[in-house]
Amino acid sequence: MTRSLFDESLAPYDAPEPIAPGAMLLRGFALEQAEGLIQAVRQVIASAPLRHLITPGGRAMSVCMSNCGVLGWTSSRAGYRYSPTDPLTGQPWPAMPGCLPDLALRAAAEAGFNGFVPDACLINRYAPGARMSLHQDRDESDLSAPIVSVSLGLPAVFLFGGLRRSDRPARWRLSHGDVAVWGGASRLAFHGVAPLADGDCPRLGRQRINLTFRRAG
Ligand code: MD3
Ligand code: FE
Repeated sequence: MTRSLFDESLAPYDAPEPIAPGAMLLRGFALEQAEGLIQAVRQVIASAPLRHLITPGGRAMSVCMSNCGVLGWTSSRAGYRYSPTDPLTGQPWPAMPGCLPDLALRAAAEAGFNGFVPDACLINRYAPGARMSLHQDRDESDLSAPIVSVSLGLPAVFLFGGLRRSDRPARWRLSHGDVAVWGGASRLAFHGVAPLADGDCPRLGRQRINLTFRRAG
């Protein structure tokens, strides 16, 4: 049977939606891979457990985090940094299961960033009420590479501001299977996540998991 243009409408994913210069939302892009991604996360956190990091100001973050890849993002009283080892275990972070960089590469290309090979994947786990206050991601050495983020589980309200902390953020709902790519003029935009509303999703229950892929080293 010949595929027609209209067969595309059967796919759960449609077309990238520009949300700001350099930033694209790929709604449903990860839906078909979601099961494999969830299994990959389970495998990673079995050896590098999710934990509440401490901010340089001394407070526990409400989001639990872990990492896979050559480098992992961590925070402590001493500051933020990328580290090749997990401070909790002293071991290297688990390697990225193949499906992760695969998805990140395809999503980045779809948004116009070819050849994206992430060396870090931060895993954020939100329970109801957990949030992330407005911040910039600027600990990566290569700011010309985009960041790719994948949302799984409960939906969240993502806050996307400008280049100044005081710029009023726009609000975007990110749902299970949505992927966003942040590069170019948006790479240093302030962003955050509103407190997670309680809910129960079929696959992950009362939580949201976000994966962010970066070129950190
Ligand atoms: C916009 N995570 O881990 S992902 C983070 O949903 C982080 O867990 C949020 O912000 C989360 O640092 C948001 C979307 C995202 C990630 C990086 C960005 C948006 C971005 C970098 C620049 C601009
Ligand atoms: Fe961020």
